[in-house]
Amino acid sequence: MRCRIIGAPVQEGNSYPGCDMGPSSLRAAGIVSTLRQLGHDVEDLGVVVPGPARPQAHGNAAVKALPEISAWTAAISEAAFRASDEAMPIFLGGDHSMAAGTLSGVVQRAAELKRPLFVLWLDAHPDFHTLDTTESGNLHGVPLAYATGLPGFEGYFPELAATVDPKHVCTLGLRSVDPAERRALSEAGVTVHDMRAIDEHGIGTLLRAFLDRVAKANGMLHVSLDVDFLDPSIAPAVGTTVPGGATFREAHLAMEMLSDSGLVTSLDIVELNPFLDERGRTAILLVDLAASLMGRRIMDRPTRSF
Ligand code: 4U7
Ligand code: MN
Ligand code: MN
Ligand code: MN
Repeated sequence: MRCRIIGAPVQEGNSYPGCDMGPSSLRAAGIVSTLRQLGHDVEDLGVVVPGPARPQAHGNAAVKALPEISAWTAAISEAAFRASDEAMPIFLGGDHSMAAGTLSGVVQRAAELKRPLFVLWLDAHPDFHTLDTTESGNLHGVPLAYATGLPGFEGYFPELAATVDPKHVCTLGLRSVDPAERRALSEAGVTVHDMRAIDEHGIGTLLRAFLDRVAKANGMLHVSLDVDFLDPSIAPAVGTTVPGGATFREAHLAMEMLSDSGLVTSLDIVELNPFLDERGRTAILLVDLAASLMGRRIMDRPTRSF
């Protein structure tokens, strides 16, 4: 497969400095050579550089770094649209606010190809706040709401060329959902699988049902992997740790099934904060997960499991 690696060293969307080192840490952990060893044609496009931030205030006084995130979103969106031309872009974060840009770029690509875009959101949080509902004001909590066209971003974030249909979004791994997000998710019709659903049904069953839908619709599939999807005991390098996350094998199984499906057309690896890592273990785990998603197998399988 042809892949393009793009760094998006955004950190203004969260409150812990260090996410700007995420792309470097993933490169040091071998993301490029690992994907090449798997036989992929990998082009490393370096990092996105945002344009100037224009001063902007919002009625919700909690909102932080709006001019910066707005500038990042415009630059990342343009890079994502270009990189998704006949290749699979892999975006290295950066905090999750970067997904405002990656989603808006890849959904524009999908619209041009006249294919529906589906989104698998692997995260402890749904990131479904609007500029009006966020209480922390940290804009890594809003990208999914923006990309699905929820109101309130007009005039603050770049105008969307196309929106993601919230009914094509599946969140997996949730365990920290704010009241405003809970209401918005159910009104919008997002498929929500919290950690309890994973415990009860198993991650494989939940994911297979979603992948079946994507395949039937001939959809494109964007995967957004937030480090805090994983349990903090195996992935400590993240500001927003929440106990009770996905295990090592749950995460790998999800990646292996995604790989078998052949449906994934773009990927975000976000929220890695190398300043909080322990001897690079989180970065290494993320590279191994990316490898599973891109075809690494424990054993060859006689039949496709999907
Ligand atoms: B992440 C939060 F209040 N919802 O709005 C908020 F719990 O990209 C967390 O998923 C947002 O890590 C987490 O600040 C954003 C909080
Ligand atoms: Mn997130
Ligand atoms: Mn999160
Ligand atoms: Mn986080």
